[in-house]
Amino acid sequence: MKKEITLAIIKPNATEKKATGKIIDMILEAGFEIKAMKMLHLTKKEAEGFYEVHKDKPFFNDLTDFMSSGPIVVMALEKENAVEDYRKLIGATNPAEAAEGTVRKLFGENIERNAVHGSDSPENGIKEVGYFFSNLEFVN
Ligand code: IDP
Ligand code: MG
Repeated sequence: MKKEITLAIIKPNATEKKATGKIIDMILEAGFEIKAMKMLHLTKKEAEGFYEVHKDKPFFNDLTDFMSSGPIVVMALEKENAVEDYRKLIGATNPAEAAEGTVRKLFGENIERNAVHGSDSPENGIKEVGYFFSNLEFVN
């Protein structure tokens, strides 16, 4: 199967509770290769740009406030079937509905503060990675 790229974000509620290392470990243990990684604190505008597809949703304003409220860690992850496998590793959007042992079950607080982001398709994986990383920031 062909290798895919997906974007992972460790969200502000997870960096705040010092779960960054544990989440990165789960990602590596699951067989993902980290091709690019950095920590940053988004402005409200940068968070709005990233979540543009959700701009008409009722939760858009709260979500972008949350995502710009503290440091995040963004990663470009590579693996066969990366998009689907990473979404399996993190669990359902709502931590209350996420399977046992998933990242969101372990570290999410509610449907908004759900610890991590994952791309929803290979096309969006490439697009979202491009929002955060330039070619120079990739390891080969
Ligand atoms: P996903 O992150 O599992 O792909 P999306 O539907 O793409 O879920 O939503 C993006 C993010 O918006 C979620 O990860 C979560 O932080 C937030 N979100 C989604 N649905 C709700 C909601 O109903 N209320 C508040 N926040 C939400
Ligand atoms: Mg999504």
